[in-house]
Amino acid sequence: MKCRTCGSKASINMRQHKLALCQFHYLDWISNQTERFIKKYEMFTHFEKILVAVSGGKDSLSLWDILLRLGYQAEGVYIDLGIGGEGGYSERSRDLCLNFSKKHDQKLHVFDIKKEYGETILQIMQHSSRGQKKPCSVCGLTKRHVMNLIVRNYDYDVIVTGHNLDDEAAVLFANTLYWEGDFLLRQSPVLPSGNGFARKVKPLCRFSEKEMAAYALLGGVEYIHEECPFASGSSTIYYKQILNQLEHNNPGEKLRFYLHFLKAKKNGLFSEKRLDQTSIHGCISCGQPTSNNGKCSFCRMFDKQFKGDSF
Ligand code: Q46
Ligand code: ZN
Ligand code: ZN
Repeated sequence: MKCRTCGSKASINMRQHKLALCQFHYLDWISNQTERFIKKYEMFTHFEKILVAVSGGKDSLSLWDILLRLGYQAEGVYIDLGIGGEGGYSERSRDLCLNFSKKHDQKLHVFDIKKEYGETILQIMQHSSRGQKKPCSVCGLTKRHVMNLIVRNYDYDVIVTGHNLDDEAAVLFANTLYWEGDFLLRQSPVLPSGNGFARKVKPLCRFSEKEMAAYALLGGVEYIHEECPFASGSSTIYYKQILNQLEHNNPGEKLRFYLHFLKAKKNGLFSEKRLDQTSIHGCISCGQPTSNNGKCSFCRMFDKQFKGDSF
């Protein structure tokens, strides 16, 4: 297999895009595509201050790498959840983020939950009503709160997260399975700022997990290979497996599922206004329900032809 751009030996073959590329041109392709998505979805500009939420995983660290490669003013935040104690998951993830920030000479805010709030998220979970077995709900809420806090305190314009296509498609799948209208309405590559919340964007939303793993590997991005210990057994992982089966049988299916959703939303599929029942009343002519003042549309239509109903 040869690189489509330069003809040398390809390092990666993407069946879904019918595209094979060498190491150099793959890294280039991912960066150029990211720039295209940033512009297409109007995520941010080169004049804005960007805060990248890094977890130590391949997606967020690769994202930071790509943004720096593209010349954006991107600094990082790592939220230390205190998972695994000394030498455990959180510490190892934090060290990888710190290494990255030093290597690229970029600022990393390290926010230690235990230091700031006196307890790790596991301890907070124990006396919270948000799930007694898994800290994920406490964790999600805490991360959102802290990211917003850092954005406000340090005057960033936007929070950038490393959610990839597999993450987005799995959320979309779950929301579709249960017809979560409000969640479907909100799911987007860009969540605009409002009500005191900062703008949040996902520049990697069109790259698959595999594509991002390949970027990290070929780009020399060092990341933590293990997942958070609380991720196992989640329904998200199960949905990702189902979507991977679809993808395996039909390359490109995952991306189509996501992109067709974005298109349907853009065309207004989920934005139909709920009919306000209070504005419905009886037509003064026929008594049938109408939202018009006075006569209903039917009666108005026939008014022009004859004087009224003969029944
Ligand atoms: S929510 Fe749950 Fe994740 Fe927090 S506790 Fe781990 S698995 S890190 S995205
Ligand atoms: Zn090449
Ligand atoms: Zn508060």
